[in-house]
Amino acid sequence: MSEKPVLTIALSKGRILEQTLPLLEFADLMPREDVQTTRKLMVDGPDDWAGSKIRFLIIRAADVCTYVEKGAADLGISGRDLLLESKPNVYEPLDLKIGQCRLCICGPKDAVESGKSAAVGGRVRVATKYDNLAAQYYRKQGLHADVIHLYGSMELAPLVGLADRIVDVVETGNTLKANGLIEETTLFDISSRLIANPASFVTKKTQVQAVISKLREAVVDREMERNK
Ligand code: PRT
Ligand code: MG
Repeated sequence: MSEKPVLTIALSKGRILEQTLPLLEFADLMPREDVQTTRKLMVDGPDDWAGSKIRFLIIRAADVCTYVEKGAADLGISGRDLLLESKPNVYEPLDLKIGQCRLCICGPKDAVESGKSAAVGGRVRVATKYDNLAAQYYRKQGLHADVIHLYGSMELAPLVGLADRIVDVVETGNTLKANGLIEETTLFDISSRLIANPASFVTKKTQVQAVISKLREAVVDREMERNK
């Protein structure tokens, strides 16, 4: 008997994971270990799911696109912010409607409320991990963004004079508020997306389509529960 094909799904560890698990559970696609506590980076899923053996990769959110684009994973779950920033060559067949937030330009309350441009000599210092999106936005405004790349806690940068503005995702707004910042402009509404490797989409069509349609049902079910 021939071995079953393996379908590899890359999951973002961190904040999206908790919201991903109920969707996987609905689809009978559960990892066989507690992915929130295990130190393993590759975890088995069901042995026979629509004719495939499922395995999960548990990786940093920012790495999911890379694994899927290169074909090391067939499918993955990634925030739209990361997709917009790095524009990987992947398909994006489903909005999972989790990890919802918005990508914003933010700045010190007084400076934003004064309505004065942050630009000095046509340049704005912007702290972000979304270098491309920040540069693109200011280019469209006819300004040059001096991008200061940070890996986290962007909210600190304006407080210590490192930057005039930040570009970051905002969910509740509590972090901004705690640091005396407010939103100036919303660039994009963000949620997490199911992404697929283009070759897997063809070569593993049946299994990939089965995952998409099961997760689509899970998303609809969750929305119905939410609106009850
Ligand atoms: O944290 P790490 O460096 O490991 O990686 P990561 O930041 O890429 O991953 P993670 O798990 O923090 O975020 C993964 C994805 O979650 C992001 O790519 C977004 O698509 C989504 N998401 C949803 C968020 C938020 N909400 C969010 N609030 N990602 C980050 N935040 C941060 C934000 O950067 C800010 O510092 O939370 C803070 C603001 O939250 P509020 O609620 O105070 O507004
Ligand atoms: Mg984070």
